[in-house]
Amino acid sequence: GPALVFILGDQLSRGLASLRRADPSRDVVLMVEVAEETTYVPHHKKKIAFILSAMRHFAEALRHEGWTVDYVRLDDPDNSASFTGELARALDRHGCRRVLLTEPGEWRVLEAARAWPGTLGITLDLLTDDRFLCSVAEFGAWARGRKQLRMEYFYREMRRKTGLLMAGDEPEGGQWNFDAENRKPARADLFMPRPHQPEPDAITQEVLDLVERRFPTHFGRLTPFRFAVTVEEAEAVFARFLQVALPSFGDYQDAMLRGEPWLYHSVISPYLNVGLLDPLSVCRRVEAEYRAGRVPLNAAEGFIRQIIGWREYVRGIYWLKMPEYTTVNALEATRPLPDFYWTGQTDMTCLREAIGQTRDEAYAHHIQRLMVTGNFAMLAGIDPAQVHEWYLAVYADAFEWVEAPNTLGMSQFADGGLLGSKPYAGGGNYINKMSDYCSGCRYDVKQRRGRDACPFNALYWDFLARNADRLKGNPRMAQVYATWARMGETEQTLTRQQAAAFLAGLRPWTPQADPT
Ligand code: FAD
Ligand code: DLZ
Ligand code: SF4
Repeated sequence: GPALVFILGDQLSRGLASLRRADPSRDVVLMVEVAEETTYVPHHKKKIAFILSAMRHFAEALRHEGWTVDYVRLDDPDNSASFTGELARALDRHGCRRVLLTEPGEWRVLEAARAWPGTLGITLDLLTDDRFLCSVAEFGAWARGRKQLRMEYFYREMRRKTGLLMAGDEPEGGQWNFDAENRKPARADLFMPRPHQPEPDAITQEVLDLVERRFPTHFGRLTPFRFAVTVEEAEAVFARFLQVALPSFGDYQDAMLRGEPWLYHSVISPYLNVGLLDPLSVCRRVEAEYRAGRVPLNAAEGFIRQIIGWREYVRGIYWLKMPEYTTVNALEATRPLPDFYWTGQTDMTCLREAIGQTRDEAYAHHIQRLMVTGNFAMLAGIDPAQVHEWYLAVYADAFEWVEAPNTLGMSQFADGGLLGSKPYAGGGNYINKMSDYCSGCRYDVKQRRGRDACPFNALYWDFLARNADRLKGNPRMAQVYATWARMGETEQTLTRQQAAAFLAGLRPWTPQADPT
């Protein structure tokens, strides 16, 4: 009989391994919208709408190509609400006993899939997801026997493997990494490029109505909705980025400005992660821009490193360390997540801006996630499990394989230094240098103590003092601990009291409260 090709919501690629293995004249594609996936964390409304609309458009595209697609909608009255339940129903409908599945992106789903042969009596062909450059097995082999895992060395392997920005055996420009040129603050009066923003069509409109009806209490603003939901639209977003923003991508990668969510970022992570854009093709296009002399090397290299370096690297770490990875808590942080992560209501301008645009756009760029919301949570000693759940819920690009290592490893140091060699901790100074937030803030970034002192300052020193046993031995932390020691006991005590008073004033978020 026919095989069932089960395609998940982040597998929307025409060249998907399971599709390549199947025969459109015989086999049936199955796609399902299920409550289990829409609610395993309280996803942002825009994220749910993006994924469901992209799924519906993908199903249409496959039908156009001649596939038979069985598509189950969320509001189908017989919907059993889970991947397993919907697969079981579909097997009966089509009389199938063989399922083709490209390996899922999340451990949770892979575990469920591994049980199917036993519980459903099927043959399951689990195929490697070759949309990634580095397979899980290949990363495991690379990691084996290394005392320390570092992205930079992995990245060089990926450059050699793909030939991207190589001059023979050497890196283009004589260096692997040009980050030293990439840390410029942006100016508020620059004319900012805008990402291309497609208009919703009838399919998207129907999904928007569904999301508003089904998830009225979920976080986030649903409209205006301007995500790309097809390959063609995602290509248009990327093409605009190449033309208007890529040349300055490197220079302003770490900059933050009030009212400017996108700056010179590509805003393509949702499309890469659900499969509408292909990571390697994207990098080849960026390399071509450099070779054509239209963008500088620091921009092209910096962009390509994020994708063939960081993106592949964090995925490797995820599969290497799951299932333990999502429960790590190396700094033993236990404070509940403050309410303003969901309400956006705080006097701290940096956090209000980052969280406000997250609520509106389901997007924040890397430095906002790392040095504003992430940094604050780590300094304040927030329970990493709660931080992890927040990031997984609020960003349109959030899937656990990429979100968890970034959150728990890079931003919270909860893995004890597996992903990054030292905590990304910073006081108000860092934020002030890279943004215009502080000039519009009721707090004074220059003060450490007193009513108007920027909370990041005392929290920063309190974090270091609290974790001295764990971090002091790190050679990369020697200098800050020396500064702390020079402060003297009285100033140290007063600084820690300042931090304690601030922390005591944080209100935990209670799930009963309506997150608007
Ligand atoms: P650009 O700045 O234009 O970068 C280009 C591309 O590089 C991105 O689209 C993305 O695919 C890739 N990239 C850049 N940095 C990283 C990184 N650190 N890890 C993996 N890929 C990277 N990214 C996600 O895709 N999903 C997440 O759930 C996610 N959670 C994060 C949580 C925290 C706490 C932090 C610090 C970072 C997280 N990131 C995540 C990484 C990064 O912030 C986003 O990929 C990026 O902001 C997406 O915006 P962009 O497409 O405009 O990126
Ligand atoms: C994130 C998500 C959401 C919100 N809804 C669905 C859905 O209804 N159907 C589906 O197939 N996938 C959805 N997804 C994406 C899945 O959560 C994702 O494919 C798995 O977690 C594996 O990475
Ligand atoms: Fe954030 Fe402190 Fe600057 Fe205010 S002064 S924006 S709280 S870093």
